[in-house]
Amino acid sequence: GWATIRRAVLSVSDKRGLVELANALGDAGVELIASGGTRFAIAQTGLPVVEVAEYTGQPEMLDGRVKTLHPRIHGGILARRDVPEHMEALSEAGMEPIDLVVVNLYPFEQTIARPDCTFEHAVENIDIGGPSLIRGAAKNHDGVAVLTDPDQYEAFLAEFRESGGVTLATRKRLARQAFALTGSYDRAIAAYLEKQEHAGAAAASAGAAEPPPALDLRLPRKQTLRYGENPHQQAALYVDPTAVGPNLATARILHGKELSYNNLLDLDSALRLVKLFEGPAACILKHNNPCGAAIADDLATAFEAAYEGDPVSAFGGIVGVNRRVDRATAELMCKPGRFLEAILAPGFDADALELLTTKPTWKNSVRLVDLESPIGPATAAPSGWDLRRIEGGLLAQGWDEQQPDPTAGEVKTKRAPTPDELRDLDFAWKICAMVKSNAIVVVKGGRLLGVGAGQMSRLDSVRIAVEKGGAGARGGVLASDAFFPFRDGPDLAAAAGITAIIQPGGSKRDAVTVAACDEHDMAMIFTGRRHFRH
Ligand code: 93A
Repeated sequence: GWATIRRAVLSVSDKRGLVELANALGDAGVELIASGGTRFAIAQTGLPVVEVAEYTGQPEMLDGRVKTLHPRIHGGILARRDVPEHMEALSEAGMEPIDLVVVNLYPFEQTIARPDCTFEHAVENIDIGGPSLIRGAAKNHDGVAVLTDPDQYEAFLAEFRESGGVTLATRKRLARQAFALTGSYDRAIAAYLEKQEHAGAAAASAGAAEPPPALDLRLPRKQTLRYGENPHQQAALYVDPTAVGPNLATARILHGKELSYNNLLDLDSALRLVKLFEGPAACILKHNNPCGAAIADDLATAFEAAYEGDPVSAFGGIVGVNRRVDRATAELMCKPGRFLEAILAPGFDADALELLTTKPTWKNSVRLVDLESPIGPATAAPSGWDLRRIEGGLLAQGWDEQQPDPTAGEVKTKRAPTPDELRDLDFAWKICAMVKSNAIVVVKGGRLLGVGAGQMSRLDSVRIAVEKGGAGARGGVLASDAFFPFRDGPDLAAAAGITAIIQPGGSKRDAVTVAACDEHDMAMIFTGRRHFRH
């Protein structure tokens, strides 16, 4: 049943929601014990709170490596409430039970995602005390509750305010979530260390010059597929055991027919596209090219904008999103006249899932792929090498990774992009890298409006992209995956009302192209990095 909470240990890196939580606990008479920074944040509000060091009598040591690792803390967490000998041992040692643990960990993944992160810095950001607190409390969930994420506080407090504790069912759920978290935390560390070990892979991710080594490809076959790109081609899916981030080979299929070879290819591109964005993003793919993509303040708006960018192409498309699919988004996905082949997401809300799996006109056919893990710029990069077969051999290359900030490139024109243009240029550039070459994309207001893909002449791609964009392209921006060999591309863009362009630069006629933009009062940025996709 309910276990009353009398004493809580708090040690959090992410201090969101901390003050509200501590206030509610303190007001209810819970004794608060917190590590240095956490204690400081709570004490600023005037709430009584004891520092861990004071509680244990052991000051922090080894530059903070030992903060909460003390028997008085861990004894209080681990003692079984239902075993009298445990409770006696506690009191004989002068210790008290601790009923609630609130911890969130050093942000290891965010730390290693930073371009300036050194190996030493990464190692220092491996949290030891935090997981120990979390795992201890989760193991002893029979008597202890554990919170590991500010998003859990609200539901916890609702229960706590009613009863002064939380139910066993809640404690069990929190324990399960806690172990899932420490598990993925350690996996991220292992993946990082593995990358460091394999100099080749590490160098590739840093864009350095280590070439791929001799390869030994003994990959387990996960499953045979119904067929390949076409029905007369046999096919199978293999799993890369070194992969760490959420991926298609291990994702959970919640609903619908088995994924096909083409589904897997498109879904993989959709995943790689939406994980480039921090905020809510949605994209729709057809034949491995995005035909719709958008960013917005919420997922439903982003999806709607992505679909409406080119509703004719979007019909039967493969959708990727970087937020849990909620009911509002699911309703838009199911709008009359719309049909989607597959949807990939970091999760689906129950009411969204119900709607998507019961839409009668879809005849239960939509494939729903649950990555069961958040995705974003901090998600682990693809593992190993990007491989492709040619007759008699195989090609290997590093993954075509994006720069952290594409728009940090050089402004070449007299006019610099406005902040709105800059935001669209950043968006356009990220999308463009996922389009088959020659790739041109037109974007406005965080929405993809036109794509020119897979043309043998860049000018044809520009023509197609601005034509697709139509009148909506006026005031929009354009991205090109490689340099413009002549001024004709930018001239055509200007005629369509495009006001800013992003491209790698590097043509011997760059000066002519820039001068053309100046003539049209367009802004142009060079990124210095090409993104061919063949
Ligand atoms: O360096 S640690 O692994 N050693 C510890 O004993 C320890 N105890 C808690 N890091 C430790 N923590 C972590 O400190 C927590 O997981 C949390 O992320 C952070 C909170 O520190 P502060 O309260 O000083 O801001």
